[in-house]
Amino acid sequence: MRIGVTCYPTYGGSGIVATELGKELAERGHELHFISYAQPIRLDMAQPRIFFHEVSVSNYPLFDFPPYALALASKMAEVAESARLDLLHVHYAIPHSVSAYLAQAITGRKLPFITTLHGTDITLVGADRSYLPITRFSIAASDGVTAISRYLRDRTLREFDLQKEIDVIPNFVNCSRYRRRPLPELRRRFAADSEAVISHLSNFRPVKRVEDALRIFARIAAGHPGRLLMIGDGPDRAGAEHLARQLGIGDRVYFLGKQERIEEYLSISDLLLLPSQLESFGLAALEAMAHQVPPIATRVGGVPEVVEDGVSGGLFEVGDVEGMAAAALELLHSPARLRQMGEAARTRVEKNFCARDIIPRYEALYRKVLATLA
Ligand code: GMT
Repeated sequence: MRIGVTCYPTYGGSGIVATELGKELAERGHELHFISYAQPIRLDMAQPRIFFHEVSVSNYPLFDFPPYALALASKMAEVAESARLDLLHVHYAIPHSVSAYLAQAITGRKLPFITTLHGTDITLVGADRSYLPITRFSIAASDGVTAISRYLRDRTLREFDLQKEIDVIPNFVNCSRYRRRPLPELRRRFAADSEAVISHLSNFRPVKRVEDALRIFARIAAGHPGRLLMIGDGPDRAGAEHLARQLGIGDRVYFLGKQERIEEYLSISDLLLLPSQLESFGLAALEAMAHQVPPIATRVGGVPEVVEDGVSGGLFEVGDVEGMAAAALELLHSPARLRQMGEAARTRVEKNFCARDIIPRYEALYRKVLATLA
């Protein structure tokens, strides 16, 4: 199939999932055309059957707000014709599915579009009164809709009062690439052999509660030697760096910024802290689990669909810094239990979230949608 893909190309779960999906599909012989304002971070242009089409937005002085959604729609229609696309797959409803709807109308031919909902497009943006009608409309108009968790599907149907079939296709990892590897030299760059390596991985937005991650680590560090790797970047980073110094753990916390090879950092980690206010899925938890790193996370949104409490990680109420720190310490003081939990996490990923099992579900949906138009 020839598939047009649109996502937010910057760091963020939805863009990562869209890119990884595209790469997996290309490996399976499909032709993938990414259409966006920038090349997605993890896209490898050397990979066969992967193409990128940049959307440039005109900055005419009359436009106080550059009309990206329209430029995107035009580009989608243009690429649909030049590359003879079979369908469009957009990640994140706003504004991508609206642009896809317009592109469909512009081409005047059967150009189905599939919308994958990732979370904040529904829980924050879509539910905003100013976007609600158009979000609802574009979901209803999609030829296929997927959500990354049952939680997100149910919330979407409820909040938008929709009668629409939404397929739950969970996020995934490439299980051969995402696996723990011994990297002693990298580990020693951050920690002594006696120290634990704890990681936090996010885009440092308020919803991630990065300050909780630091407070949890401060409590852990009082009971067990360790280092914290803060991986990612975003609006709350400067405040977090300040708080780390205030908490007296500044010398034990590394702010690494955005990293492309997170496989390496997860391979040297013992635990992941994910104290988010909300996660419709929690891709960071899944990526950690693939590396045998149990997540200490919050029991929110779709996270319980990923992490089994007490088996492959620990789940706590939002803000329960004490509980999360105590659970982490208990595991660090019991290496056998920590190893067992890490292995259970990996097994859970292998059974439920490997690309080899998830990608065919997207292919089946594409075929189903195309068949209904035939
Ligand atoms: O969480 C973010 O800030 C980024 C956001 C996005 O749209 O990129 O992540 C959402 O999609 C990810 C990939 O499907 C999920 O793993 C995250 O849980 C979800 N974030 C929220 O629901 C807050």
